Amino acid sequence: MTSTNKTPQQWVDEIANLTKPAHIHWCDGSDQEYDDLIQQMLKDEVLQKLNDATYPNCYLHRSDPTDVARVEHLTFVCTPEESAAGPNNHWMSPADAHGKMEKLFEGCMQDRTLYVVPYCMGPIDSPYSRCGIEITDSAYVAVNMKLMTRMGTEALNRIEKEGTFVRGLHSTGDLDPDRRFIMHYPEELLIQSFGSGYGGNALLGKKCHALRIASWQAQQEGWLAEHMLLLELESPQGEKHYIAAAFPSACGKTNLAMLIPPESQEGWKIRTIGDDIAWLHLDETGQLRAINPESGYFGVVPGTNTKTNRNAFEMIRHDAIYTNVALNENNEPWWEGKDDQLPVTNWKGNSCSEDDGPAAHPNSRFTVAARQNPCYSPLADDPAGVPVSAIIFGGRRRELAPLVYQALDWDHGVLIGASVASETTAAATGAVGITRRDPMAMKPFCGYNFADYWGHWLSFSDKSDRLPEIFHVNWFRQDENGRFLWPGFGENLRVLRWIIERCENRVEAQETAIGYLPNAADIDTNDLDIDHQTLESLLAVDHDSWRQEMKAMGEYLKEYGDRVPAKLAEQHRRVIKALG
Ligand code: GTP
Ligand code: SPV
Ligand code: MN
Repeated sequence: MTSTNKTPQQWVDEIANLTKPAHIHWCDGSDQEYDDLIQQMLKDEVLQKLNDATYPNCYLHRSDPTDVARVEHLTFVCTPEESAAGPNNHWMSPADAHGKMEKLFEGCMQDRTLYVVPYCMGPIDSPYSRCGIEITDSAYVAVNMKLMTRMGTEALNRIEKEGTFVRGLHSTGDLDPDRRFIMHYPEELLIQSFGSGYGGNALLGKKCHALRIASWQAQQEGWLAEHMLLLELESPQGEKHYIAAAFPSACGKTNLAMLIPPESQEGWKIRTIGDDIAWLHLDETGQLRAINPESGYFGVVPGTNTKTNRNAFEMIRHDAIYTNVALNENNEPWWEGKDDQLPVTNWKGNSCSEDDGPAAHPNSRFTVAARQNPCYSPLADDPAGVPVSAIIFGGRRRELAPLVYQALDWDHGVLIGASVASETTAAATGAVGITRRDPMAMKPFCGYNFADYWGHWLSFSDKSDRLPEIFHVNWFRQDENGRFLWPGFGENLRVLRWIIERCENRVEAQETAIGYLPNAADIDTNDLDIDHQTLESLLAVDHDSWRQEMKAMGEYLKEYGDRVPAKLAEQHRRVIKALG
């Protein structure tokens, strides 16, 4: 299973020989095929139809209760040298991983259908796009891949022309958490996933291919594969800017990408290019251009309502697959934060009166095609991508990090990205609310050693003198009672406006030890219920706390030893010195 230049047919034959499926189905990606798979899953009770009058063509899938999120501790990068994977990844030698997985896959598809799912990450005619084939025994995976990628015949045609593709082998196995592994072999362009049917573990085009494998390819080829949303911001004067933003899982990417400007921000418009992943390339003029490799969203459901995100709320009223939400008495999906009626059946299928805890799983998700988004930008299909003006990093931090600040330059911006820390969320199994380092929001997704990854980021300042400006935001500062200091959601537009003004050199800022901070008067608070003191504290830099933060960052960098790029260490020393 090691050669990377097999034809699709050869590879499918080899895998069929190993897994012994009862049937083989090559997906063509047609609507008819989607409908047929849905009908079959309804019959097999893998899906349940929701109220067709109020939620037409919407379905509920309940995943196994032990299989509801990404499993970082069971996710491995398998490079010949352990050091290539780095302290940021779990590592297994390719020989050990192959041995282990071959045993698991042996005969695992008896009595099942093997689906061959060819897909293209990115517009089908873009030079920046890359293709893959996922072999899976899950019809749920096949229909999700149809909604989230350019899946089917066109992708297969491109694969046959190019002669190369990323191979992803997936089986739900018996869903035993002790027999669950997500393996990545970057040098073989190969992914193997066994024992999970959920999200990032099973939809291999997404995190496994478009981030872990692609980040490794990007380093080799001089581009970037990032956990970033992409949005278009249009001013009342019709000026357009494109912004890429990296926040860790469940920290606000989908919501920012679909932002609805509040009434006070008349004339401003936001359109979505992407909500989770961006691939960025320098063009011949030195401009960084980005595409969204996906064509659909796998988004967090809880918290979605007409006030937080009306676009998303409307987007998921039809033709959506829901995973692990609750149901109300009208057979409609229900989740925490959806303020109508009450749930009667929870995400496990139990009666809410008999089973405590949240009715919808905190990591319950919707899958929809991006075109259903009311603020979808057709530029998401542009093979040339969009020119990026600003890159934003951010995290979920109740303390310390100000609402917004700007890096002094690109190299300083790389330090800011590398220093991102955030509270863990329900998107991965394990404790929630623990602050951990999540550099560039890529901790679970970088397919190689972070030290080399930071070096790769730093190399861009030698390649172009017109790189985007870099910023850091934090929507999640809290007061002593645990209330958010900043209203967030649509009001985040006010911060994006300052960011664009800075990119255009139209507004002054205060140079501090950690970067440029806004003068409070330059954040538009018109119509906002926020007092001056709160805004000041959102924009304050507390030197004592920041000295501690930089010390902790120094400890973190030590884990990467001599491999840490000199330029990054130098930026770190410079900030410490500036803090005094
Ligand atoms: P992944 O799909 O896991 O990568 O998540 P994401 O980064 O796209 O996060 P998403 O936009 O789905 O938001 C996750 C959670 O954060 C939801 O429960 C939102 O309601 C909440 N959230 C998003 N934006 C804001 C904000 O500006 N302020 C506050 N307080 N909460 C927010
Ligand atoms: C994330 O966890 O960042 C997600 C969901 O976008 S998953 O597809 O499960 O990775
Ligand atoms: Mn994500």
